[in-house]
Amino acid sequence: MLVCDEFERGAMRVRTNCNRDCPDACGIVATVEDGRIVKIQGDPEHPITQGFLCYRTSRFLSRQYDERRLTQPLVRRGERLEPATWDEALDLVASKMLAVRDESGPEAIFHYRSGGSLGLMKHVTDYFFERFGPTAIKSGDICSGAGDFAQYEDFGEEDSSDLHDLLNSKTILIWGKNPFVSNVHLLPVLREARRRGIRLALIDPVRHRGAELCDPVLQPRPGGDIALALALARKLFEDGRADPAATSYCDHLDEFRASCFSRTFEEWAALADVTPQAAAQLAELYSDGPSAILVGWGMQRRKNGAATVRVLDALGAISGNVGVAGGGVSFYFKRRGAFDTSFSRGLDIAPRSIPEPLLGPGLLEAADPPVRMVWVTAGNPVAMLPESNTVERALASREMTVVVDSFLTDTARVAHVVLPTTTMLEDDDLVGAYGHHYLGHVRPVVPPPSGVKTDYEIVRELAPRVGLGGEFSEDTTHWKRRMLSKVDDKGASLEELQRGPVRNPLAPPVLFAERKFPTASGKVNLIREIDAEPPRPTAERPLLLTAISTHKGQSSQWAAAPSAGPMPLTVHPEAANGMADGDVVRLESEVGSMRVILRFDEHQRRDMALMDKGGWLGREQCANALVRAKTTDSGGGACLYDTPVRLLPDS
Ligand SMILES: Nc1nc2c(c(=O)[nH]1)N[C@H]1C(S)=C(S)[C@@H](COP(=O)(O)OP(=O)(O)OC[C@H]3O[C@@H](n4cnc5c(=O)[nH]c(N)nc54)[C@H](O)[C@@H]3O)O[C@H]1N2
Ligand SMILES: Nc1nc2c(c(=O)[nH]1)N[C@H]1C(S)=C(S)[C@@H](COP(=O)(O)OP(=O)(O)OC[C@H]3O[C@@H](n4cnc5c(=O)[nH]c(N)nc54)[C@H](O)[C@@H]3O)O[C@H]1N2
Ligand code: SF4
Ligand SMILES: [Mo]
Repeated sequence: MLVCDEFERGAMRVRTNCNRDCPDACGIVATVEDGRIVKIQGDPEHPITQGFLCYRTSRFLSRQYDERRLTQPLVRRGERLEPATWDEALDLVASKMLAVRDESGPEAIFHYRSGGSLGLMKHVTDYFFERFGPTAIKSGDICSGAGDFAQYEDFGEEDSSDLHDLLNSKTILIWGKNPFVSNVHLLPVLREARRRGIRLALIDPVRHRGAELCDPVLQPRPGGDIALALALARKLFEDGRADPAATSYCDHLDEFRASCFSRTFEEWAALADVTPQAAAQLAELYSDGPSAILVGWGMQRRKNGAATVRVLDALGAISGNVGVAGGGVSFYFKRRGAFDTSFSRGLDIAPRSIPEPLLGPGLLEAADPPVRMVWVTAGNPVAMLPESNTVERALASREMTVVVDSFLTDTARVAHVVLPTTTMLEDDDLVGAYGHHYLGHVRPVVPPPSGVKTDYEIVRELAPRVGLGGEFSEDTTHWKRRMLSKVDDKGASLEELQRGPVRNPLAPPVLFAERKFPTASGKVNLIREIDAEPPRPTAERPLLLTAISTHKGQSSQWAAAPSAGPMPLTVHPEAANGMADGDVVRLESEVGSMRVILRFDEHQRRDMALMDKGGWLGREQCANALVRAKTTDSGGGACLYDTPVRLLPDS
């Protein structure tokens, strides 16, 4: 195996790529001494990484060498999970898979995969379950389902222009995004943009550090984005600043225009809870283009999530900002675009699916046949999916739940079989990025501890036990080459990727430059019917619980063990119901309650309660124990931030 070796005073430096669920997909340079990784740094030669890593991954070695890492399979015997050999564990799992398929059909087995690693090899695990079944899988997506739906619906495609094309903009709207926390390698581009005099505006109901880079900063009502975007669009139409050519590349222009004019500018601003002056100033900036909209992921995790992104798509289109350098409505970079994963057909052939946000109740309700067995790959659904207690109950009550992870997470804790797996510094894989167009190669910097296997090794060893020897006897290199078959003659072969990051040769520098869209009509499909009503708290529960990313962790994977005790909850002082900063209080929704420690911040809105996402249920730190399982308007996203809550004295 080729390793990018450079020897420097006895140490070996190895180049790999971060595979975490993050837009940045950084290049990493690891320093290895005597078989142990002693340092990891950002690859200085990677055009996006630029030599630095984020807070959470710069501290990854404490995770890598954490003594709580799992290094042998565990099998449940009564109340306890006890160590077992791989043969024992895999034989047990294989015989259950065969029995359930025989007795109830493959739809009684559910394979749940999430984003613990974004490595492309994880599609081969999906494929294994398809060849065995196909088994039941999730539909929709907890993270980006609503926005994905919106962009495909409007443009027939979901991608972005090159990241550095932002430097061709005159104005950039950062619409609901926190680059200091969740997209840190966007910061050098934004800073360069500012240096060049490009104007940056922030639209986010939460006040965060991103405001440092932006002027103006608007803090609309949560979910008020549709109203604000319609105010802007109305203003452009009124002032004659919409693109006169828009009819040639947009369908339903009249209907969209009529929606904009269904309320006055002032009414839209009021619904968004911003002043008409602020909305007018934003419209003015935006219409002085080319203007880019960077669409964050948070706002599409609300009830009108798909409509929100669709209205932003429409604003981009009618203003003439789609298909031009410096323009665009960027929600996602098509991270799998370079790869051929067509072997895995997903929902097209699945006999049954459950929308991801409804996994807990969905597993419990499924009947004829019931779901008898669940396999979890690279996810911690008990902590990260809504109604955590229901998810926990659903998994614990299956005949067998198998969890592949490297730690005893909330999910692994309730499993019947836990299989220990590699970290990103031990895995062998390929990645694309959802925040830029570079592809990367993930190589094992060190071998895993003995007793630990990659996801692929696990299915490889399981395959012959369930009658699927053939294809899964191939090695990882075979699969990587297969997935690179669309680009290996275009400068992105496996060997080229092993040498360093390569730009996806299939990605256009400016998206939709021909103004031809892969929709049915070839035009942008502007949204027609719009429900602009934002999610509202209730008189009884006046705050919307919004648990969002923190620099301290990657979802439920914390950079350092979080301190014990109640989670901090940030509210405006006037929203605290007479309680004081630092008080330990009870936070309650219709679904559940937990103790939290109050933190006051007068820069936040009075209708929001802010918490870090990723707290563990077993430590009573999990926001999802309070979040109602509900799907978004379209796309099977989750209404993660719409749950009304109130503060009560801790009795
Ligand atoms: N440090 C860190 N980085 C991460 C992650 C992490 O857990 N920790 N998670 C990763 C994952 S899974 C993903 S999907 C990506 C993206 O991760 P996300 O957490 O989705 O990233 P952002 O979109 O930057 O952040 C969400 C933003 O949406 C805003 N928001 C919430 N509601 C609304 C609303 O109604 N309107 C508007 N306009 N804004 C709203 C929040 O205030 C916040 O600024 O990043 C990844 N990066
Ligand atoms: N309330 C609330 N809930 C949220 C969010 C929110 O903002 N608020 N954010 C949502 C979003 S955007 C997302 S993407 C989801 C994230 O939800 P998950 O994807 O479930 O998030 P993680 O906690 O990162 O769990 C990933 C697990 O995979 C394991 N892992 C890492 N690498 C590998 C590997 O190679 N193989 C295997 N088998 N396991 C591996 C890790 O140890 C970790 O336990 O959560 C969602 N949930
Ligand atoms: S988590 Fe994101 S920012 Fe951090 S090292 Fe990985 S790709 Fe880079
Ligand atoms: Mo996500």
